[in-house]
Amino acid sequence: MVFHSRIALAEDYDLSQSQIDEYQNNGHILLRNVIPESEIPELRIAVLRAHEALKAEEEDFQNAFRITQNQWQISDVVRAHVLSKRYAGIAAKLLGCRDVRIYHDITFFKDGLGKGKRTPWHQDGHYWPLDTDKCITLWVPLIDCPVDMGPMSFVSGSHLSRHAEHLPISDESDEYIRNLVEKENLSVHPAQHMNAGDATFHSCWTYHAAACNTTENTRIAFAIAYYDADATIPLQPPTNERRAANLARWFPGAVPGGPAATAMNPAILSPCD
Ligand SMILES: O=C(O)CCC(=O)C(=O)O
Repeated sequence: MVFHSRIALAEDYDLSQSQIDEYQNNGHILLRNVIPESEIPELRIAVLRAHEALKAEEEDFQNAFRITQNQWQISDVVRAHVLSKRYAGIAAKLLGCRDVRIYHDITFFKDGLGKGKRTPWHQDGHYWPLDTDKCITLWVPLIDCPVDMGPMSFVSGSHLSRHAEHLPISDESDEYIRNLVEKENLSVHPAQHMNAGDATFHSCWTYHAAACNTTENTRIAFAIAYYDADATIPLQPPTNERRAANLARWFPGAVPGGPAATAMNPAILSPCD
């Protein structure tokens, strides 16, 4: 396997204690210039190419976004980013763990001219098959993403709740969470303009959604999902079919109660783990 060494990707991101506190209190944070500017054009081209190469596996989620996954396994450029210590260092500090492993990477292409519909409110935890809450997603647009292109909104503090755990992303999860927000007067943090390379990080339990893309361009967003490197596979069988499918797909050969650490889940900060 070829590992690119790009100096900018090994450079630490300067994360303050107040940013770590903000993430831990709210369950989400927007950080500027996470992807070094010099690296964005090459990554954007690589992600678009890899998406085309994986086109047969593309899934369209309710016309909200189109995904392909684990580009890091087919593209050297994407791999250099997904395995970068810079991003993993942020994820580990926000989660408060010594290291993180890769769950998967994923594209979130939302088509322009209103074809890319709203992303319903949902909680990713419905899908994650792990015995830890220390799960986090870095989400980054690879072109500038104004508010009318559909960057994400979050419900601050919802990472402490499990109320929508039973619901996959759907109109039902959307309505359920909207009702919770209204009834419990929860704090919605509205979407903010993001420049290419700015990134949001959200917990797998944070309620999140995105608006329809009414601009002329496709929202080319890419995400990397990480979890605590010391996490284990639950002893109990998965409690829904999506967790079961994800367990089989992203942790091949892992055993209940054992480490969540297959060849598909490299630890990033201490790669010999
Ligand atoms: O890109 C979107 O609209 C949704 C992304 C999302 O749900 C996620 O990153 O967990």
